[in-house]
Amino acid sequence: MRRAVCPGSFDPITNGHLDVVIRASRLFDEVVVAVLINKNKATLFTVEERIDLIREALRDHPSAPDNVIVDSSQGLVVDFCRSRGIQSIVKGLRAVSDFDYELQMAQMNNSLAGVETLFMSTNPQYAFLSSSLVKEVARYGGDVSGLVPDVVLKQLRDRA
Ligand code: COD
Repeated sequence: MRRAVCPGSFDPITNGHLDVVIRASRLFDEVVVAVLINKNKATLFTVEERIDLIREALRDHPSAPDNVIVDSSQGLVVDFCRSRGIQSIVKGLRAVSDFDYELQMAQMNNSLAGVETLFMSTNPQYAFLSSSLVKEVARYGGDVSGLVPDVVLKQLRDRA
């Protein structure tokens, strides 16, 4: 069985993340979206909320893939991979500015555990998108519809 993990903070999931997960779900038998917990990072949404938002966004998506599961983990992404017997990480690459750090992480993860990282070019429609920008725009009342799943849009509006 070919399995991959899409790791991230997903605070919250954007349409850029979702696009990568959906495309990965067509290439692998099973994709695990792993919400990585970083205790030193303040987040807008709790881990449970982020997981629920991802699950709902997947359910509402026209493709609604049935081979994507959502989970959370603390610590190293390679330890999560080891514990699940997963050999591949799928990451989205937005721009050259992402590349240096992503390459470093990919090489470190390969050196630590032999896990391969596959980069998927971002849908140009979402290349400028990040969770932090979305939160900032929403905080000041900007319109982020079309940039995040509807369930996320609703939550951001409720918290504004
Ligand atoms: N379009 C496509 N893909 C996107 C977009 C977009 N608009 N935005 C983000 N992405 C992709 C990127 O591949 C990104 O890596 C991933 O989605 C997750 O994005 P975020 O913003 O939710 O998550 P980050 O950057 O906070 O996540 C970083 C990780 C949690 C993946 C990383 O820090 C990690 O692996 N941490 C675990 C600890 C660890 O193993 N550290 C050592 C690594 S060598």
